Amino acid sequence: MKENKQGFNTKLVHAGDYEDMYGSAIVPVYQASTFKFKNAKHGGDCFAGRADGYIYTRIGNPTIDALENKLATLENGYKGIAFSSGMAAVSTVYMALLGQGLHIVSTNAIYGSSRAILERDFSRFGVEYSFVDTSNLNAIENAIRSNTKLLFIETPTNPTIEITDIQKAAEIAHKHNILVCVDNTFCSPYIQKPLDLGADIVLHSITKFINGHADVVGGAIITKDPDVYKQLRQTMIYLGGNMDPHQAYLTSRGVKTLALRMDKSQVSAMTIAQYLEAHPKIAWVKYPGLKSHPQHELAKQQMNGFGTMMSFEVKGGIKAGEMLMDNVQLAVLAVSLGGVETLIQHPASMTHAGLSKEAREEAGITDGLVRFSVGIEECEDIIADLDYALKLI
Ligand code: LCS
Repeated sequence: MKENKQGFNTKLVHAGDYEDMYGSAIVPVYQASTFKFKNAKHGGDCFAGRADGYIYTRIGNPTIDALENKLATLENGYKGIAFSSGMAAVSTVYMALLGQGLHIVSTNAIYGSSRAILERDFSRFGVEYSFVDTSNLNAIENAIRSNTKLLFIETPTNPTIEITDIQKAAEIAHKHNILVCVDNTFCSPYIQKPLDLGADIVLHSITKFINGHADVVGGAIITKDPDVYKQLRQTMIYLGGNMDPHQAYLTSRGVKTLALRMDKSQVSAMTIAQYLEAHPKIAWVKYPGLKSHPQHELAKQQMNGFGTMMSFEVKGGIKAGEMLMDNVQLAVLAVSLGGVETLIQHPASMTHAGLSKEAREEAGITDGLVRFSVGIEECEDIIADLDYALKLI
């Protein structure tokens, strides 16, 4: 059966795999930094692109290739590039597509470091930026300038769970010849396929759902267009944010159960969001599956399910939130998200501490906001844990 006709779980298990010289049933770890040429001519031909063959792991490696091909298949893209971290992927996209006097429009509530590196570092090289609420399409249109080259969207946002209409945002950007990159970390390709909705590049911190087991830091981008791919690949090779073969091997193993993990966690997330929303000690809950979410209808259209991420505020603000975080026993108090284990954290003092208070407030990251990533434990155990901690407040 042709790979693109296969179901998602089949692709998760098999896409990108190839048989090695020993008939290994899974792609093994080629933990080699460099590869032998057959002779001097072959070496020259490999560098010139006239012959196939691996050269050096920063440029390409069989274990990393297998993962890149799997991710490209899962996102319905042309080709993928794997990175040492999600931030290596983000900075490679910025480095490849922006430059002195060029401008990026970006979601205001993106992951803290994706924003801070523009404000702190890329600004020193003359890159201009506008952070806007991209869930408001007029705000995107109004922010576009004649020198805008990239629209960078995160949806749902980390941690405010705001949703941007990818299709409509891409239509606006393309009218102005602007490339669109969507950070799909919060969804994974099981829940959302930005390239199908018109984006040009999709980006992941694979540290999260794609690997799913809190044992790898990694990133990826997948493009639709061969020329954009070539440009990004070359910048990755020069910048050196490549993934390591062992990271790729672990990720190829972790991703096989993505849909199974997501199915279990999403059902629990809905029940937990409803439990929290009805709880007298909770001020508000933001979860795309709740009717109270302002973009619930858009989430139904654009996403295949509502994901496993939510944010909420305990009545009594940050002090009450701290008591909750200190008293849960099952949920792990740690940053990151999208793993098999339930995680709880406080963005204002942790993941988004790199932003100024004004930038956080403008993006809706209140001091009392608690972020919750639902794992695959039994739902009733997660609720019992929250219930116990909330009773102590
Ligand atoms: N994009 C999003 C949406 C993220 O949430 C993160 C990391 C990144 C990119 C960067 O990926 P990394 O380099 O860490 O693989 N988010 C984190 C978080 O919310 N807690 O810890 C890291």
